[in-house]
Amino acid sequence: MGMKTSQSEALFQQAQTLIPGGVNSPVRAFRGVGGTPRFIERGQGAYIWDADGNRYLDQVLSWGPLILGHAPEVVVQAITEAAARGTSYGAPTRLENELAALVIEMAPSLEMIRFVNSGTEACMSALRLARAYTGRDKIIKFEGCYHGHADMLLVQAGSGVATLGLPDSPGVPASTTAHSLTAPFNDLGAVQALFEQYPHQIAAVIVEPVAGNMGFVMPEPDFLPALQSLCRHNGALFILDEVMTGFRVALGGAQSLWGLDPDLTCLGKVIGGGLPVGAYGGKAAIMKQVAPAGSMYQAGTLSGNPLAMAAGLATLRVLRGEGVFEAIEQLTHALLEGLMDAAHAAGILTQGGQVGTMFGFYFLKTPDAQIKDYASAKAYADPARYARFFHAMLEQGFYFAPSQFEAGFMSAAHTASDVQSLLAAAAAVFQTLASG
Ligand code: KE4
Repeated sequence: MGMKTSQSEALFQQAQTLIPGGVNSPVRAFRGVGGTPRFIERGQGAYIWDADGNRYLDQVLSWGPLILGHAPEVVVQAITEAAARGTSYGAPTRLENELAALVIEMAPSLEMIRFVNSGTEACMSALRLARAYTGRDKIIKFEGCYHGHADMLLVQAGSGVATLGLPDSPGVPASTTAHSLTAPFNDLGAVQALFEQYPHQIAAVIVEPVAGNMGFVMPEPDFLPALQSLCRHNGALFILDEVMTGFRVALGGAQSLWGLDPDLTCLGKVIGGGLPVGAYGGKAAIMKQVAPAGSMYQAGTLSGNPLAMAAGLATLRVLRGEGVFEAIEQLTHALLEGLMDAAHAAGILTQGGQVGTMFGFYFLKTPDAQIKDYASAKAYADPARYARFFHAMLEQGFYFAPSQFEAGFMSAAHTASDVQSLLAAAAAVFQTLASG
C-alpha cells in the first residue's frame, strides 16, 4: 500500500480547473516523472509535509533559494519584523543599501547592483544593458542553459523547456530571437565561429557557470576562462548567470571559485532567502547606464521589497558564519558520493557531479556515455529510469527534483543522519531498479 495522496490528488484536480496545468510553474507539475504533484502544506528545516501529512526530506529547497532550510527562525523573524513596519513603500529603504553592500562584498566582480523580482528579470535586464552599453544586438547563449522565460532567451532553453521537451516556445516572434545565437555548452570553437561570423555584432555571451538546467554539467577546466577571454577579445560583455550558482557553489559564487571577472552577473534564489528577489550587477561603468543614472530603462513596483531584502540579508549573514557553508558542502559531497557508490554497487549506470552545495546526477543509457552538453544529455540520459528512482524515493519520504534535467540542493538544516537515511533508501531502490 503506497503513500496516501488523496488530498494532493483532489487539490491537483481542482488546481487544473483554475491554473494552467494546475501549477504556477511548469516543472512543478511532475510531467517529467509522471504522477500527482504533492501539494505542500508546510516546511520546517530540511523537511516538507504535503496535504496528506506525508513528510519528505527536501533536496529541491524551492529550486535552490532555501540554503538554510525551511522557515529558519532568523529569516522568519526578519520578515516578521519588516512586515510589522510595512510591506512595501515604492521608495528607497536602508535595507536595499545593506543587501546591496553585502552582495557586492561577497561577489568579487560586482561594483554596483540593481534588485529586481526574479532571475528572469535579472537576465533579461542584464542583456538589455549589454546591448545598450555595446550598441550591438546579438547575444550568445548555450543550448540547454536556462536564463528565465524572457522571449529572447527561450531558444534551446533548459529547465522546464527541456523537461517538457518543448520546441522553442510558441508566442515568441522569430524577429525577437533573430539576434539570439546558440552554441553547445563547453564548445569554445562554436563560440569562436559565431564571433567570426558576426564580427562587432555580438553584445554579450551569457552562461550558467555550472549548467544546472539540463541536469548537472560541469564546465570543462578551461571553458569559462577562455570564454571570458573570447568576449574581451571581441568587445562583447561576459555575463555569468549565477541565479542558481550564486552563494551555492561557493560563498562568492562560481566567479570566486574559478577566478572569473564577468562584466555582469545575474543573481536570484539564495539572495531572496525564499522571497522573490533577483538582481543584476557588475562593473560600475556599465551599471551607470541603467536609468535613472543612465538611459537604459528597467523598473519594478516591488523591486527591493523590504521583506525580501530582510530575508536575503538574514540568509546571507547566517550563511557567511564560520564553517556554515563548509558544513553544507561536506554533506552535499557525502550525499552525491554515497548515491553514486550505491548506484554503481547495484550496477546502475550514472554520471554525477557536485560543487559546493549543489549536485546532480544522470541515469545513463550506455556505459561509455559522457554528458558534457545538451545534445549528449538528451542522447544519453535515461529520464524513464530517473522517474522510477524519483517515485521510489518519494514513496519513502525523499523529495528530489521531478525531472532528470534539473539539479539538486542541500541546506544547513540537513544532518548527516538525514543523508545516511537517504542513502540507505537509495541503495535499496538502486537494487530494485537493477533487477528490472
Ligand atoms: P526565475 O525567473 O525562475 O526566478 O529565475 C530564472 C532562472 C535564471 N537563471 C537560472 C540559472 C535559473 O536556474 C533560473 C530558474 N531556475 C529554475 C529551476 N531550474 C526555476 C524553477 C522553475 O522554473 O519553476
